[in-house]
Amino acid sequence: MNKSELVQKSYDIAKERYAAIGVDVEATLEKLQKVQVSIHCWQADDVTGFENLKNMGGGGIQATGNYPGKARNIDELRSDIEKVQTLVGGDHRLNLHAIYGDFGNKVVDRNEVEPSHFTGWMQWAKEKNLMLDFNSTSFGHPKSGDLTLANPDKSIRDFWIDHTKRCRAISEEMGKFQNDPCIMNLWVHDGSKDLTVNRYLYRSLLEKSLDEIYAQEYKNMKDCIESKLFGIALESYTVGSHDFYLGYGAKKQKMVTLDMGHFHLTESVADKISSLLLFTPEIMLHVSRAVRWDSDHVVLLNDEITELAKEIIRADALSKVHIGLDFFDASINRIGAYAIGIRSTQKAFLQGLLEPIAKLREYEANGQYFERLALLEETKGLPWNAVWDYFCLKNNIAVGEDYITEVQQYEKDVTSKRN
Ligand code: RNT
Ligand code: ZN
Repeated sequence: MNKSELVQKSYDIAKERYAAIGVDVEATLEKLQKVQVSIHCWQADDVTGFENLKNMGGGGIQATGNYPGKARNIDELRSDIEKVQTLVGGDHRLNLHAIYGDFGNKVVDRNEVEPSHFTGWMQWAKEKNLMLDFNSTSFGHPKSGDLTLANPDKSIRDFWIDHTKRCRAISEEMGKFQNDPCIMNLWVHDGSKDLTVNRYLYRSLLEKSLDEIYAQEYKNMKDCIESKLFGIALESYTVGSHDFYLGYGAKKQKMVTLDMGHFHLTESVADKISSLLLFTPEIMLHVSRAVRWDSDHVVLLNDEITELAKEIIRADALSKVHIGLDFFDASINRIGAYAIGIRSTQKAFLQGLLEPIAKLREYEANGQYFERLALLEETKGLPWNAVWDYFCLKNNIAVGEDYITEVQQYEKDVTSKRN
């Protein structure tokens, strides 16, 4: 038997096994096919971007490692993303930061970015069957400092308000162009390295800035706001904490972004889904893997991510939760990092979709808690991987570890020549 015959055979057996516990595998695969992942552009170049500005600094974003072959310009980044598309099944999105505009050789400051800097991206994305999402960029700039939108200095605050407003206008154009809302994330690092006696002041300034930024309503873009626990060199206080954005999001009906690296390490992000969905319209995820801190390691199929996927599916919220990725590992092959992270995310959602939820809920309703626990535990070992392999086969992409050689080949032909 060749590999595809084996995959088919295992899939047929798995299908029967799942049917016996009330799971329709074919329906599951149809759903997985529609699960879009918003692929972050910044794994390809270690969050560098294509600005021609000097004096970068501040903002607490740090990619570690110096593996050769990072994308140095727009063409290389696009080529890398096109390669990634061949390694994963399904149609996805690309999440751009404002610093990834097509600035040519011009110096374009953050308060000068315009939709025209992104028309090339929009056209390319359309050709490649990708939808775009967007982010304002307030880190890595001479005016970043410790405080941006919460800065008591009005001129600095206004600079970042202007930048963020411009980013929303760009997102609106992207959404219009692709006929699908562009989701724009707002994350600012604002905080304090050491004790501050002005917690209230900075938070009230951030609220005022957001009100000004969001005063303009748009139809083709959606806003989301991302909190953080702390940043490097800003350990003692974060203006945009989870409480802050949860409150703001609930009050103003904005999406909250849940980054899996932005909470206490034993805190369950999965548990937040059902609460947020009751009080905010939708949710944005930054699927990431924190090792000891917000380290942005490549996403793997671990308990945190499978629980998260399961909670979303249990809440029947696949249409309300947007799945973005956020990791940047500069110490390994970057295309391989994308492939692992996206495939692992899809595997988590597949596991969620394959859960025998009707039976589990029946046990729970009957107070049969041993039975519930036993089935939950046994579910972990059911042949979901046979279904996953079949998903890859059907999508005409590498089955199992076969993508390793494809990544190696691309490295040999393309990325190793960049230097
Ligand atoms: C930083 C946030 C933020 C960034 C990206 C690059 O801690 O997670 O989402 O990683 O915007
Ligand atoms: Zn994030």
